[in-house]
Amino acid sequence: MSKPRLYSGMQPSADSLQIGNYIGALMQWRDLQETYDAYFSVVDLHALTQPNDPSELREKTRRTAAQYIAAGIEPSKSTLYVQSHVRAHAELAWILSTITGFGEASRMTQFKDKSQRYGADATNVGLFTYPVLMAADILLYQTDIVPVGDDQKQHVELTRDLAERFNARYGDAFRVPIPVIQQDTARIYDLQMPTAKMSKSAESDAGVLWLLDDPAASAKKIMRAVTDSEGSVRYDREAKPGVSNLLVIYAALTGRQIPAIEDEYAGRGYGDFKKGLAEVVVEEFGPVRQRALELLDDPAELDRVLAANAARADEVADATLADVYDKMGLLRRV
Ligand code: AQP
Repeated sequence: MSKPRLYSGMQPSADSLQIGNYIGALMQWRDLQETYDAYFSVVDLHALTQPNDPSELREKTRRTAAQYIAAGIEPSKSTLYVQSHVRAHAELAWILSTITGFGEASRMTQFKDKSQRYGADATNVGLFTYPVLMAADILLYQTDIVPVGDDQKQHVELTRDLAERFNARYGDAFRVPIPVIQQDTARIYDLQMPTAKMSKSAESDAGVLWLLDDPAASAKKIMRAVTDSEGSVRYDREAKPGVSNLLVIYAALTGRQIPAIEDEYAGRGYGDFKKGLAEVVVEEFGPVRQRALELLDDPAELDRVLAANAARADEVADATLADVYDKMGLLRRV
């Protein structure tokens, strides 16, 4: 029996991924690729909804792909490709936009938040149709599951609605995917503002642990992470968000349970705990960073791997798109 399909992706919105992307997504993807026929995309078309310098976007795209591979996504096992290399994404997005209600798209909370934050003049139509492109990404591959953070749940719900609507109106063309929502314990917060999600586009760099940071810089950021005045290493997300965040990072990277780590550091103060965590982080990311930098040293080979994977993705995506065009009555080119 063939494996069930999985789709997920990240935006190439920075030179490096951050530790939240690693713990919240890449570590899970690495495990899931064993049991799923997985499609992992670098969603560069989505990244165009923000202002970008063209040569920087190219570099960020390669860097994101290199970090996927360095973190353990195997291009021979999973289909790891760049979204814009597979033309069917943009084409299916157009098709789906014609069955998406204006009101329905207007209700997406991410669009409401971002457009409010940027103001009307800096809000482009691409930001509005972002969830429709995301639906196209997922539906092209007849995806069974989509692992996402809870902030993306509404977009996967829209994807399901669009798949069901299309299937009912024109005949079955899409599998209806299921979102698999990331556990709260896999959510990483900013080291300086431990109630805000760690993010690639954070305003300040001090609270973000970058995968490609030099190890000494990561250790320094951990030693300076915000804690509290209590002095005991104890998990309490409400009262002690800083320490709790560090405990979650520690547990995720070592595979240990939080109570065991609390016991180890009982009565030892935050200095020792932070030093211990810095060692864990450096040990985990040292080899990932080194591998990513090696891959980036040979961009031609990386581009070749991405092209071969895009060709694999094309096969599945083109078949879905051809079926959709037929069902909608578009005249086939002979
Ligand atoms: N802090 C986080 N904790 C756990 N998981 C996280 N992810 C992101 N931040 C954390 C997960 O990483 C993937 C990245 O998806 P994305 O690049 O499309 O955008 P995002 O979720 O908005 O991530 P960032 O880093 O905050 O990027 P920017 O700043 O560009 O918006 C997703 O699976 C996400 O859940």
